[in-house]
Amino acid sequence: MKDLSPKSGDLDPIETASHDEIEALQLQRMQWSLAHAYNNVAHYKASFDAAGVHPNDLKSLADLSRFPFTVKSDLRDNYPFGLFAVPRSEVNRIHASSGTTGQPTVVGYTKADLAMWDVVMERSLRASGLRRGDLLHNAYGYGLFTGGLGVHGGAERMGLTVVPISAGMTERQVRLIEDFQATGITVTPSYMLSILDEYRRQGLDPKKSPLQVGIFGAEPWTNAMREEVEQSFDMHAVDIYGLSEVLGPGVSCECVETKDGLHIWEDHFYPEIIDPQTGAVLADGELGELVFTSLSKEAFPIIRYRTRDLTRLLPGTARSMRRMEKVTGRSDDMIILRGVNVFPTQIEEQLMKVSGLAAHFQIELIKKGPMDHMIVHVEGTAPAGAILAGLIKSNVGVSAEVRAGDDNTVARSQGKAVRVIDNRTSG
Ligand code: DLL
Repeated sequence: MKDLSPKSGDLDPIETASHDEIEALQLQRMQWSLAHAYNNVAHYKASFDAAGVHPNDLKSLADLSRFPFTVKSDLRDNYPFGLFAVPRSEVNRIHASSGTTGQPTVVGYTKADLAMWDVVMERSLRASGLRRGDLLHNAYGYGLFTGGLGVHGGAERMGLTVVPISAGMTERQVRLIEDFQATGITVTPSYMLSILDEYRRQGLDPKKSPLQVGIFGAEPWTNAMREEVEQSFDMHAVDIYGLSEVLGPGVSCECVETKDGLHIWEDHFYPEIIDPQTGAVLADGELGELVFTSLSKEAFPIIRYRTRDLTRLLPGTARSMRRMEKVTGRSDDMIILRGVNVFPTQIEEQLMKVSGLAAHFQIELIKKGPMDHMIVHVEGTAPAGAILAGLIKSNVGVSAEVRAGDDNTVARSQGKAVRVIDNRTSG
């Protein structure tokens, strides 16, 4: 793999600023953001008033814990534009969730917000090792989903040659990576596996692909998966995180020289980790639910948003800003099987240890009599499937039935993989 470490002088000054400098900026911006939300969004005025707090009460960063949380249903209840803090005519772009499980959630950006997005996205692309002049194959979906356009803006700002291919048509993905000699790819990790399959199907050696780095996110993935992709393509794989409610891609990103968790661009997004049960703020290093407060957004300020993503905060390494550990999973995706909590990433970790099984998997939950039963669908031989069942039992602590089928029997995603199918009511 090529050494893609940044040269000194490549970084924004804030990326190497001292803690004191970062915290001073955060406090000043947080005071602005709370006041902006309170003065311009009825929901925040009502929720702060109900909690008996006022933006003027924020004298230190720790005072943020006195302010109420924002949750997904607040976005739904204010559909479509009720949480905007500027007139709709000042909103330059809208993104929205697909809304397959209810009312879509809508977010907006002013021109200044889009410019800020480009800045943090450029920082993320640079952290991943890309440089001006590289060619980026952007296979995140373009549209209401923030992945495609979010990456696009930062990539153009940086001076990359962007190929806005979006997701899908896997055969064409491979052809254009090769024909255009893409050095970087942005895509979900699960769709990258489909691209890997397609390389092999076409009889091409993925190791000979022009790709030097992949920037993977929008869904949880493990370090074991990183190794699989890095070895298969002889490329670097780094993790990028974000969510529409807070921004989209570019809230945090790993650095290629360390690959030790994602640096949060804390000058724009203030992180907290809370106990998901009590809501109490936990110390750095403790595992809990990630909460974000935007510090500079105009159109859609968001205060103490509960992401439901589970992780911990760690000190800075390659950059001064704090890191978040790779996300274990969303609390929504946690399976409770006979009292044991299981995340799909734990299954992925075991799967990657078994040679003879492809990296694709899907978990199905059914009822067997009164008991919950977990089936892990994979592709490969029955003996390899039995090895996986043993590993799950000993390392995750649950009994799972592993069904090893032929190639292409596990559903493929072109974006976020659906890891869990819950058939417990119908089974
Ligand atoms: O998925 C934004 C994004 C696009 C991030 C492209 C990275 C790359 P949403 O569709 O709003 O936004 O989904 C956000 O996806 O709360 C996490 O549960 C999950 N997620 C995003 N990135 C990661 C990651 C985009 N790197 C939700 N690791 C978040 C684990 C991730 N989960």
